[in-house]
Amino acid sequence: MKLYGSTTSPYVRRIRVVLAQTDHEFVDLQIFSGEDRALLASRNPAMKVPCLEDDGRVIFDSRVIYGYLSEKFGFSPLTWDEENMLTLIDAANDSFVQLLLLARSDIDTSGDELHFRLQKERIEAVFTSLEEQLSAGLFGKWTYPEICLYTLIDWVEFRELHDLTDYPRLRAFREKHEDRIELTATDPRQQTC
Ligand SMILES: N[C@@H](CCC(=O)N[C@@H](CS)C(=O)NCC(=O)O)C(=O)O
Repeated sequence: MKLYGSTTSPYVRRIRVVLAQTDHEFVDLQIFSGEDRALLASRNPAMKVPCLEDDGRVIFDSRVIYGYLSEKFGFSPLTWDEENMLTLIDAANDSFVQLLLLARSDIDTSGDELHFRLQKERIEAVFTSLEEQLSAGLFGKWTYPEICLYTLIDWVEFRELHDLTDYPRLRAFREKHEDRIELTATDPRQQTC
């Protein structure tokens, strides 16, 4: 099994955490240029990471990869509430990726233009909902939804994408889990390659 990704992507990190106890090769790509981009394009025409190569097929998208691994290894199926949690986490994560790519394209996203406003509103609405869910005792295990929440929040802090002062439970959730071995082993701050 071969996982194509980057050490900083929160979507890739989820799958690395899921595969922490499973023999696999991690291919660390610089996805935006050069030979690595060509390699990525040859594996995934959507040109996004992660993608997983296994048994002669390539699976795209972290959520689909998780479904594939779930079937392969017989994980418990996600509940519909957990699927909704993932949809919210992905929505905020995608909005952050959009804003980051715009910033890297030297576009000032600090204004109130429609596209920027939609991303910012989505992020606040999702964070508010996640904060409420934590307050209600959800995200209390260490399964796929918690892994995805952790990799989002930790990436937001690592990239300094958002001030989390108004979301104390999100910060506490990150602190509660930060010493897990599979998280320290995949910490984007510690990666040397
Ligand atoms: N829905 C996808 C999102 C993956 C994604 O957006 N990955 C980013 C890296 S964090 C990427 O590859 N971006 C490249 C691009 O947008 O061109 C998943 O869950 O795998």
